[in-house]
Amino acid sequence: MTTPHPTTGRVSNDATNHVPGGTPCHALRGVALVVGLVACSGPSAAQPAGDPVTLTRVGGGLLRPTGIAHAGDGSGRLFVVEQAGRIRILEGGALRPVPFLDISSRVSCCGEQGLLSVAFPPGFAAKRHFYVDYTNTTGTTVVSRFRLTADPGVADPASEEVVLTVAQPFANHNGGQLAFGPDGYLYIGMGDGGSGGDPLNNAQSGTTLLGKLLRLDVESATQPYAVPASNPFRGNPNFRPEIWALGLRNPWRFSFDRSTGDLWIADVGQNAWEEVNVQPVASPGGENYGWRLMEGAHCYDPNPCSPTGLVLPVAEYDHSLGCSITGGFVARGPAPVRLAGAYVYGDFCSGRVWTVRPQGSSFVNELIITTPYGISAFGEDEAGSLYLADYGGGALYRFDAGECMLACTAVVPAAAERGATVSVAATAEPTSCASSPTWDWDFGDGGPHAATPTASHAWANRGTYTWRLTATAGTTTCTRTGTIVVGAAPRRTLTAH
Ligand SMILES: [Ca+2]
Repeated sequence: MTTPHPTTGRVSNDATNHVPGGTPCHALRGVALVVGLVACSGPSAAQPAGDPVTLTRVGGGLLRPTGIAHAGDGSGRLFVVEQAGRIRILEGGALRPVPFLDISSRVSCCGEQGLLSVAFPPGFAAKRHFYVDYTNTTGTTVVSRFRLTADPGVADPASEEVVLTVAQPFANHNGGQLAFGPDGYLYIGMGDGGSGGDPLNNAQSGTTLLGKLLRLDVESATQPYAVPASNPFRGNPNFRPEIWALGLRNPWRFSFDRSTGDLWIADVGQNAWEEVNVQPVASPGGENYGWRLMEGAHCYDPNPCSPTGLVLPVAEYDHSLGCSITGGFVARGPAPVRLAGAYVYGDFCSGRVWTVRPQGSSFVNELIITTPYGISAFGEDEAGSLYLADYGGGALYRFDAGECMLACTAVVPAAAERGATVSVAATAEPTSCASSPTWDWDFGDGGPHAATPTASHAWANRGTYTWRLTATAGTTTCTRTGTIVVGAAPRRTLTAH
């Protein structure tokens, strides 16, 4: 399966390269030297309560989902944005057959264009209106307000009130995230306008809304919007007043921590680095997140560059681990405990999901689960449970407490000489495990074990020995066994002089 990425246009890896989170003894990716692939234990029944993470499918039948939102109206509904221009309602585990909104005739799709998000204002239940971000048939970004019909499950497509339009010079990097901050203002993620390398230098230019995070007051009496008095560049002739932060390439997804109000921005990288940025709730705005001077924490254009005045990411990963970041949420729901208080994010191409959480004055990044999904969006429900959308598979998955899984490899030569020192090596990839693996090498000769992934051993006597590697994470183990034939040391050749 190949799937064009809504945020990069890149094509995802073959899904068969990835491992479903629910498979306890899974295939190994990218391992060239594997000896003795014999055994892999399943997850133990005695898991630490609520500790590991699994994904539970909660809905399917969606076409290219790009966004997940709740309305905050007590209804428990999830609203799923479909890229071609529809919003569907997932309610009681079922997808309502009638779309909540269908504006597909006004939307350009797909690639990185389309209907990209929906946001419900505080007090939606009484206000009965909401906002969407889409690219119209000419590729221009449109932020619009729509109203409900008498049926709270159906919006009126004829009620559209355009709040903002931003022309797009290229088809890619449209941003597209809308979210209401704890201040009640609407934040809008705008990409740099597209192409590659930000050729127009939009992200660093104060006179364009491209490559920015915008902050608008859309709920006041002023139409189509008011610029909040506290916007950082208001009154500065070199900046558009709508700008809250700059230096963004394609902030496909950002979110506010529902507990602290901190703002987390995942910015899609160019060719090398995907990044996570965090803005404390007390920030007055005006941050410059660096693009195109920097890609992640690395100079891009110019190179070398000066990072003075730039806000660098709190986490980044290179393209050996993925190709396009999809920002998520800080987990504040009841489960899984392992995610609690951490910012959860993933990659569209590799299906990996990580957390990053503050620890002292730094941030700790951790791989949580490797999924087979093209992760196009995360979302949270009213209770704070987290979800992800699988773009190609058209399904939604909820993060639940699950079971720890562990895959491991062992590299041991098939033969060795008696008394010779032999090197052995092991790797393990834990999934949803709370702790890093511990190691046990049993060399099968009654001698001492080794407790490190790489070790050395010498078999003293000739014979065939069965070795065993055991990797353990929590109560889950992964075992590899094999044999080594130990022969006589080569005869020494005596040379007469
Ligand atoms: Ca940056």
